[in-house]
Amino acid sequence: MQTLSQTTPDGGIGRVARRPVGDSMARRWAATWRRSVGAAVCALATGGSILLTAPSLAHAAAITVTTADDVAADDGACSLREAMIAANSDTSSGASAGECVAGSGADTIVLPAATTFLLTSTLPQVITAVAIDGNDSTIDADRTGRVLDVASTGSLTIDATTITGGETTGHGGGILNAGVVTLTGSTVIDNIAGADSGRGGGIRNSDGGSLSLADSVVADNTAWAGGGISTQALAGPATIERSTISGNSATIGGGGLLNEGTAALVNSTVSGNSVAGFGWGGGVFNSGDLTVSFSTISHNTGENGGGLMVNTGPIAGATTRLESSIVTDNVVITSEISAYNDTGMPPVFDGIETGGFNVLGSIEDTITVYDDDPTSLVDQSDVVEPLADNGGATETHAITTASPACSTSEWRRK
Ligand SMILES: [Ca+2]
Repeated sequence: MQTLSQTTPDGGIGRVARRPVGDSMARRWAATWRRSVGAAVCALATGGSILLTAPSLAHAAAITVTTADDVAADDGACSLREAMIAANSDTSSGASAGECVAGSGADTIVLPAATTFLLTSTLPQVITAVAIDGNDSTIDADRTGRVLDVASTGSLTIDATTITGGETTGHGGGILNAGVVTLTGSTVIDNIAGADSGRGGGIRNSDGGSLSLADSVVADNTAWAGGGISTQALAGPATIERSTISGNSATIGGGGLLNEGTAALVNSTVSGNSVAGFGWGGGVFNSGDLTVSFSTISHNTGENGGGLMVNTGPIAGATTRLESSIVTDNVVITSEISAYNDTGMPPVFDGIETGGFNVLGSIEDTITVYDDDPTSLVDQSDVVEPLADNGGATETHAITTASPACSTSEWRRK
């Protein structure tokens, strides 16, 4: 039986089928918002069971890693590096008993539980279909390069794995993806992309690549732009569900997420990210097509667009859509939601679309789209509590009892 107590803020509430009760706009707004973003926290304690979809890792061959040492030798043990080669090449790693078995088609590399793999260099580029069944283990590049590199022919699924310690002068400190990358129940933390022009401290979704995150965390990564994640203009979609992007930082823009392609934030949290100095988009910088639904962008820091910066040029047709989401309580000098045009022209703003039922903070004066949306509130603050473990797969922002999400009497439009 589904009840609100079985759901999580920003997490499972969107999956609870509750019809709005009552007929006033305010009540419908509150009902929609509660089942979407997480207002249930207003009324209940955390700790309910979590409704998660178990990841499916059905692959042709299982390659079991038996040593944490980063060596490639016919020594009777199967290292992670050897397993990657065995999966790519469909050959065993050596003649001795105990070496990695040969891959066969789409392979699953099985890591021992809760083990740290300290790398001596970036792992071999993924050129075929590979899954890593991490068993809560950690792959640490130890600052010798990025952790993982997925070619356009490659497909990499990562489950229950922490990716850390990556560093590159280019893009993608943790993961550089030109193929297909899927993360479930995993963490990408403390990776570094190039300080001069590197994009995607945690993950870089390059042209041709597609990216899917579910129940995952991207935290404490740094880059020139897109501290947590960047997705390039011609990349495939980046879909981020029930995940948290937090504590990442960028020099120029997009502390948490830089989207130059197509991205969707669904039931997710972007929190505590920052851009330095006069940077834009402490939480999110969007130059492409971005949909934010049932999500929270809060507690991010940036001078302009502390929560969300929308670039109105030069990409024709770039859109930003907000629906049933919170963009409040970001630390800014100007506005939490701002517009910018890097062609040097003034922002031309019909660029934010709304699906309604948003709770928003300060918005730059040029953005007037919400005048046509009577279901969204603007100039709101003190809407969410600090990022915390509220019982979901990842940390989330609980809703303050004083927030309009908990009180239908609060109603203020821009
Ligand atoms: Ca070996």
